[in-house]
Amino acid sequence: MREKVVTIEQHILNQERKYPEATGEFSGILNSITLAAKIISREVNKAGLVEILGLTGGRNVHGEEVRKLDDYAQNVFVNTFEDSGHLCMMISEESDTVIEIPPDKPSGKYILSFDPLDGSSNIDANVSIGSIFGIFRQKSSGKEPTEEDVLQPGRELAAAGYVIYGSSTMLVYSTGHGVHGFTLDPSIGEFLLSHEQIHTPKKGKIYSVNEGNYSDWDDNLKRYIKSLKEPTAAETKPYSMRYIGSLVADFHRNLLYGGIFLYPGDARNPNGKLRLLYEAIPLAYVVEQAGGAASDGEMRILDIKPDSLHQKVPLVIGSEIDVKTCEKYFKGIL
Ligand code: AHM
Ligand code: MG
Repeated sequence: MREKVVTIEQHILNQERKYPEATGEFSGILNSITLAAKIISREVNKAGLVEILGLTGGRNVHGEEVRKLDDYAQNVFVNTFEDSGHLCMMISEESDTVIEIPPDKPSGKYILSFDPLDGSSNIDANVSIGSIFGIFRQKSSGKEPTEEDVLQPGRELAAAGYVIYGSSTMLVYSTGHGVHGFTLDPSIGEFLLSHEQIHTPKKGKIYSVNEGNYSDWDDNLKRYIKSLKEPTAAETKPYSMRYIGSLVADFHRNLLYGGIFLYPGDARNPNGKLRLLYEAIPLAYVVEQAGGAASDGEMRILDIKPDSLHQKVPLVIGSEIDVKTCEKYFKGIL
C-alpha cells in the first residue's frame, strides 16, 4: 500500500506549479472534468436500477424524468462548463452544431471537444463505457471563436484524456507531460493516483477489430489481420483477439497491455465509424504521450486537419511497432 495518496486535484496543481505563467484556468477545466466524471459515474453505476426503481412513462419513483444516459452525460458536461468561465465553445458528439457559451455567461479562451458517453449501446449489458475529452486553445484573437478554432489538428491540443466507467471508474489524462491514471475511490469521492506515467509497450500481443466486417475489408487489411493470426516462423505465437465494442475500454486495455485497435474504413464505410475531433484525436494524443502511435492507415492522426465537425476517420491506434507494421500493409509495402 502507498504511504501517501495523491488526489487528482493535487496532481493537477503540482503540474500547474511547474509553469509560473499559468493562470489556473487550465487547471480549472481539468477539475471541472473531474467533477463531471464523478457525477456521470454515479449515474452509470445505478443504470440497471432504473429498470427496478424506475417507472413506465419515463418517470422514476421520485417523479423525476428518466433520461437516456447519453443525454444525461451531455447535460452534465454542458452544465458544468457553461458557467465555468474557462471555455469559449464546446464540440460534442451529441450536438449537431458547436455549443456556444450563452452571452450572459463568462467565457474563456479554451475549447472543449468531448464524447460524453461513448459505447452507450453497451450500458444495458453492464459493459464498460467511457467519456472522451480534448482541450484546445482559442487561436483567433476576437471574442467570438472562428472556424479556425473549431477545426484544429490534434497536434494543437493542450490536454486530452478519457474516463472509463468499468469495474472501477478511472480518469486518464495528459497535458503533454506523460499520461497519468486515477481511480475513483467512491468511499471518499476522490480520484486517487493509481497509474503514474503510463508507458504502453512498443509491441503488443493483442489485436482489436470488429471482424464481422471482414467481407467489406480490402485485401491489404485482410492480409494484415491474417499475419497476426497466422504469424511466420520467426513470430510463433499468434496475437489474441480482444474486442469489447466500447472504444474507451478497448483502448484502455491495449494501452496498459500493448496491442493494436483498428476501426478501419471498408467498402460500406470508407472512413470507418469513429469521429476525428472527439474520439480519434484525444485518444491519439494520449497514446503518443504514452509512447504509442495513432494513424488513419497512412498518416498520423494528430496531423490531420479536420474539415468538418463530425468528420469520421479510419483509426489504427496502439503500440508503435504494431501501428507502423499495419501502415506498411495498408500501403502495400508488406
Ligand atoms: P457511439 O459513439 O455511438 O457509442 O459508437 C462508438 C462505438 C465505440 O465505442 C466502439 O469502438 C464502436 O462504436 C464499436 O462499433 P461496432 O459495433 O461497429 O464494432
Ligand atoms: Mg462515441
